Amino acid sequence: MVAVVSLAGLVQGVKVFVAYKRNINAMQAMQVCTEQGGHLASIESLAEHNQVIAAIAATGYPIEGKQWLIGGTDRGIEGQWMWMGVDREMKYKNFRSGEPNNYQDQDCLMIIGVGPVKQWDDVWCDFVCYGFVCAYDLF
Ligand SMILES: [Ca+2]
Ligand SMILES: [Ca+2]
Repeated sequence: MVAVVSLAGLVQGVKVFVAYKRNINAMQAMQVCTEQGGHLASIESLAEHNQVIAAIAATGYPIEGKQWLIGGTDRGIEGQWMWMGVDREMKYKNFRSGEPNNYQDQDCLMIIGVGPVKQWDDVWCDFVCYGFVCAYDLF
């Protein structure tokens, strides 16, 4: 497991993003993040999105064509996206064109790189992804 830390200074506090290369699904990733005192990453601004991309890049593992889990879900009400862990409605969004498509009931969220575009796509909650990103709220 590789961990790389990047800092995002925000109005509401400091959030640390840590990316992990590990083949697990969203629920397992959420459990790992929680056990470590964090949660599967919530992304609430473009600045945070870029911090998460940087945390993934810094692991040395690729983002191109790879599924990196973050903590969004629309499991409760289809199409109504929340950040699990912080239990907040998703306001900032950065989905790829054509996503989220809820293909065969996709209710969890990943970042994936397609060429120069690194954006979000909904994915099955039990799908084994390539890695995941935890967030730790420092204060
Ligand atoms: Ca869905
Ligand atoms: Ca999708």
